[in-house]
Amino acid sequence: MTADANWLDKGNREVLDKMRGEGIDTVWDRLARQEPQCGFGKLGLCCKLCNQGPCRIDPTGHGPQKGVCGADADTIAARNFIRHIAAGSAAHTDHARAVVETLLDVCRGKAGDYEIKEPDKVYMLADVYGLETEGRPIKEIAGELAEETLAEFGRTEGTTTLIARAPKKRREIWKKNNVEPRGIDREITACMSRTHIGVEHDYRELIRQGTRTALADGWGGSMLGTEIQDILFGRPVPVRAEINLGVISSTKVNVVVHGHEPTLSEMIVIAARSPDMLDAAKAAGAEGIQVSGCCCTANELLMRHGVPSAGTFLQQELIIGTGAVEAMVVDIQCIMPAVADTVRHYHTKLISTSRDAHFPGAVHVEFDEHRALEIAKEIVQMAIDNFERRDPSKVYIPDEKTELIAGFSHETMLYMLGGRFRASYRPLNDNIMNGRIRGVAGVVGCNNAKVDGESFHTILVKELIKNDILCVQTGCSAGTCARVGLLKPEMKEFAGPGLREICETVGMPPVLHSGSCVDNSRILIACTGMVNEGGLGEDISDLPVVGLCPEWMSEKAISIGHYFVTSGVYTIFSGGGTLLVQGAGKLSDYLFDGMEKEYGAKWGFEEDPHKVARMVREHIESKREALGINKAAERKLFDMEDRRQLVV
Ligand code: BF8
Repeated sequence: MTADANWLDKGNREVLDKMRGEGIDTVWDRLARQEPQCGFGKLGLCCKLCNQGPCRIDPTGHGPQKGVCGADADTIAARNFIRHIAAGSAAHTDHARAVVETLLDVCRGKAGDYEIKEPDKVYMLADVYGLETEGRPIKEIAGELAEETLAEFGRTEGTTTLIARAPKKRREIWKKNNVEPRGIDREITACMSRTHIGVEHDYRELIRQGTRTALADGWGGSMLGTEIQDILFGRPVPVRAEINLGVISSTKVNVVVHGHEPTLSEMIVIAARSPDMLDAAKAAGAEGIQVSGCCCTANELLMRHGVPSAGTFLQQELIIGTGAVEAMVVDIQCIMPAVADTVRHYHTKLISTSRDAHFPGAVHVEFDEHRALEIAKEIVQMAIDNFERRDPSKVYIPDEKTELIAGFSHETMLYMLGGRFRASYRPLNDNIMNGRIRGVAGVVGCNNAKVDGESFHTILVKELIKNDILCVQTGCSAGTCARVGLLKPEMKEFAGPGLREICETVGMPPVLHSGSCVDNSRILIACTGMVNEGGLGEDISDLPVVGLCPEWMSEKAISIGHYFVTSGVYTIFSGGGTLLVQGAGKLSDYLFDGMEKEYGAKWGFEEDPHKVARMVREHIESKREALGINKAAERKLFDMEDRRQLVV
């Protein structure tokens, strides 16, 4: 099967056709050349962990059932699966480490271009870490907090501190299953060492190690990344912005920031708005400087500054293909190496900036937070200097761009739903209990070139909101739905009557953009907030909530999926035809069924978005039934007595 970009809108399609006319390869062409892809790999049945292999297990049962070392299908697939978790967790947590180090430098006076923008959050985290705050200057507290959080990564004793934020019952479940994460790096290393040939062979023990590693991501690295970024760059609040290739300017210098870490891109925004840079752009014949984003760096800037997003993962080559990008500035994660080939056909400079990510053919300007604004200006100046090399005969910028509202952090959700004087999850819980909102779906995930036809994300989200299920989105899933307009308040017209009523009252869209992929930790905090508010059970697994990851692609998605499941959220993946475990019978049975007994939640996989929507509805209704809130919906606010009776 070759998808051939059928999900693209007209403008993106036109740019793709133009690129093909110019003899440029894209992700869809390369996918076509890879077909047919390895059937053993798709089922998780290929092992290349030692040089007696590569080995394959025959899924028909007629060929080999053991690798050369004797590993069976379940051992092989479980090892592969938790190595994905380790890589995904490492990606998120290394991102977080860099942000924590920046906070430490800020507090030590070594990164003067940044400041502490959210003292409240410093106090909140200081409380979780048991730090003294009375009478101390904020930078001193934040400095100690940075040291403490930095210690999380290599912690040699005890557990990751932030798991204390989870509901009590969930922490007991983790303790009982012996999966409380120790130091973040410790768990990632254990994942790698236990999957080496000849170490751990019990698929359930392998998954247990994967669980610790994923929890160290969700309740450790990712959560730290989110919270410390809020401290440094500000807590997102609802903001109007635009998305799609049409945000690229025909008259301004275009700088596209792509990747995940906002540390440099925050400075690029400041640099691009500074009078000296604007003067330089005008002197170069441009009308100004247009910064836009791609992937999760886009989400970070979108949420905090309303900076437009030029596109999501699958659009990165098309963004360059407009022929109007002076510089694509990349940091880490989800940047296809192909972009280094694409820029060769245009005047675009690909500027790599991370000491961890190099692209042969790119210009490398290594970022250093001690000289953050200076480096940002250097990069913007490179883009300005490149403006005169733009070739008008190669430029095609489609009109398409769509408005969206982003910036629904967990704190903003409280404010939106509860109002200034009643900032709590009470109204959300009440509206779930009275049935206006049936439940909540966290819809996250990537784009995958293998997915054909209309985007899985958009079909699914439309069907969910129609059924009064509030959708909270992150990552490329949010971007994909934003592109078709689902993140506009006007979309309430497509919501069911209950959800529409709330959207009208509160003035919010039925689909909430909560940020980048590290911000999935915001969904964990929101779920915990709903539990703590009362009336919807005692644990996350009691909530009428699901996790969905359509079009999954990256290893980070597997780590996210696994920390969702083991935090008590039934999580359904889709896209690309596989979760890369389905060839291993016992392992699949455990992930898709057996885990529920231990964690109150399990994995799901389904390729038909309409079926996924049905599975979501059934799950949410069964949770409502168990909570005793599925009686005919009464239109009233529940008082304390009602709530006490409803607690299971
Ligand atoms: O971290 S959604 S394609 S950009 S992995 Fe990558 Fe997937 Fe996009 Fe953000 Ni998340």
